[in-house]
Amino acid sequence: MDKENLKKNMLLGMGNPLLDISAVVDKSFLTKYGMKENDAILADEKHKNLYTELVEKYNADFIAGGSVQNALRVAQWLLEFPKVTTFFGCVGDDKYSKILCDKARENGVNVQYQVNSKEPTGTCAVLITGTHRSLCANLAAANLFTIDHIAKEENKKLVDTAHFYYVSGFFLTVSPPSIMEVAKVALAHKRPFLMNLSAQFIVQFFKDPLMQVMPYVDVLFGNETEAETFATEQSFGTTDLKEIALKICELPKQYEDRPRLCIITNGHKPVIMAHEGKIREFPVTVLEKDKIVDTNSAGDAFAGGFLSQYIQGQDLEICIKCGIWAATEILQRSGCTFSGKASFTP
Ligand code: 26A
Repeated sequence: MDKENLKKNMLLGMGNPLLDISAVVDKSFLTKYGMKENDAILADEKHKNLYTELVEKYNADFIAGGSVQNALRVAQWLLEFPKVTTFFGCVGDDKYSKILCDKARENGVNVQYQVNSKEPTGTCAVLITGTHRSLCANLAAANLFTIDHIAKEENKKLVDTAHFYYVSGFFLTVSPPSIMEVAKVALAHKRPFLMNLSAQFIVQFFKDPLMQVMPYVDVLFGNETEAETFATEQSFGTTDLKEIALKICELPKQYEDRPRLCIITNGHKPVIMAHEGKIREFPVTVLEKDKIVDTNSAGDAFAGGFLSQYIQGQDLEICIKCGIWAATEILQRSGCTFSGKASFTP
């Protein structure tokens, strides 16, 4: 791979740094906590005991998580060159933040956390049933991220000098002003701003801030359920994923000279890409069921793989193929974990 275009801190990501507490459970455990397979939700009162129960009764694993941080770690794995990516998010001052920070730095991410000791570092329960995963995030300190962090001189510089920006829809639950600020910097410099829909509840209950940022979004990622829910919420009048992707591209856009790209992953079915009024489909590697460890972070890995090529100016086809490659790797591991050298060849 030709890496001569890579620069330090060229990709800036913002999101919720979370430590995943992952365990295999049975469906009755999901029911007990009012959760569904393949969902992602925010914890409330009824999930208070979920985390201790997972650790004490289910022998849970602790794995570095947080959607954007996962994507950046995967991108770094593919890029090899350290600190191409920078990450902003808020953590507590505790041992979990140290685990998260060490892991992300070991993978080459330039981690610049805001630290707030009023809350512990956020966690995410990952409940595995068969090949499905259900996520329940207790954001804690992650929820305390403020725009002040971006305004700090050294961080402002990182925002101003990045060439690409990636945020999750999840981060709309925390700091829409920070997202808008970064989106506006991206626009002012005509640099690509990429976003992920992240979860159905974002599309449903954070519709207003989502649609406020949409005109700034150059590349939108989502999976099939998020896309379908988006279409319902926006009264698109179709459930066809290709039509939905095309309609997303046509939503109002600030910088019209760069047509929006919309990428919808669809489980084992081909990835759908809409761009400039056209659809392309990319088959995925269909793994045998017994090869899939869990689907936790597969979507993040897809985004990370895509980003690793996109920031090098690769053709979209290569970007998508790398996304598929990375997702296939992560499906065969527990959570967002990997080791050794990434073996993707364009
Ligand atoms: C605001 N919410 C709900 C979240 C998340 C989240 N990351 C940020 N914000 N809920 C789950 N995750 C992360 O998603 C990854 C899998 O895609 C989990 O930490 C997990 O690593």
